[in-house]
Amino acid sequence: MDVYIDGKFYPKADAKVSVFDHGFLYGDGIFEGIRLYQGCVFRLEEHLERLEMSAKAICLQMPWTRQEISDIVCESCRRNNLTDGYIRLVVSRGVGDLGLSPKNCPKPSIICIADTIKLYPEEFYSTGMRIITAATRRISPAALPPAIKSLNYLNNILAKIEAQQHGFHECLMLNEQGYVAECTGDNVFLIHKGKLITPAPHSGALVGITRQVALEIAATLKIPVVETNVTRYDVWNADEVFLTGTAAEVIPVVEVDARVIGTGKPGPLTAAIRAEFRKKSSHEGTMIR
Ligand code: PXG
Repeated sequence: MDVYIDGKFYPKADAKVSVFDHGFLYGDGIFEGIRLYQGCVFRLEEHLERLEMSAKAICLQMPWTRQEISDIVCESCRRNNLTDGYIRLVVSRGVGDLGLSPKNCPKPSIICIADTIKLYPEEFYSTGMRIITAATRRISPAALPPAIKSLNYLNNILAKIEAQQHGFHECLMLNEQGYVAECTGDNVFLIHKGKLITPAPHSGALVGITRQVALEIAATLKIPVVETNVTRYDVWNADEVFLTGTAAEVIPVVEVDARVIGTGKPGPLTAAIRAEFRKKSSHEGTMIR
């Protein structure tokens, strides 16, 4: 596997960055996780737009055009002979002196890893996942806007560790007010009395690309959508729960905090949305050749 770093491809073993890169020293940088399905990059424009918005939010001026970044992504896939895979696009503040100031980092770095993805076990999709609520709260938007897909993932990692310590793979994270924000790497959706309910963007979640796709699918399927404050009580009493993310796609949840969701089996609307997602992800996208 060859990895793209600042204009050149390197074999995996030689794909290295400086220990003085502020992405490494301070988590000062941003990224995107993108999927390649059947030779097409899914929702590439949306990912590149979000990358630009993250860059703007952290005052990082990217010297590359959107087209140049798009070409880097596609070339990385071609170079590694991928037809299906996972693309990790990273932009770091670049090499600088010790000290927080980004001012001594003259040149941001861009890295693109195009690899295969290890999917969740298939039974998660057929029988559903069990999750819990983490005690670790999602970081306040006043401290670090969760809409920024930054290289600071410790907040989410601490919650993930909590989930794993209790024998679970994923967990709900609440915002400062105690409303549901998201999971550690996925957005959250409920079905209640035929409506699709999800935390509003200002609840303190990353505005997921897959979340947006799920909302589009709901519109196509004529499922009414409500973006609002969501409590744990709402989640426990939902008819169906599912999570969305680039890695997870659309994954059913059948138990939350030891409360069985609905029938305890993945629900019909989740299945319908998941089927539409599969259709979309295999028919849409930016061709790499
Ligand atoms: N919330 C958080 C905190 C995320 O990190 C999502 C929601 C879902 O967003 P998208 O745009 O993917 O629908 C994410 C996405 C990884 C990895 O390498 C993480 C994500 C996506 C892909 C890979 O762990 N997080």
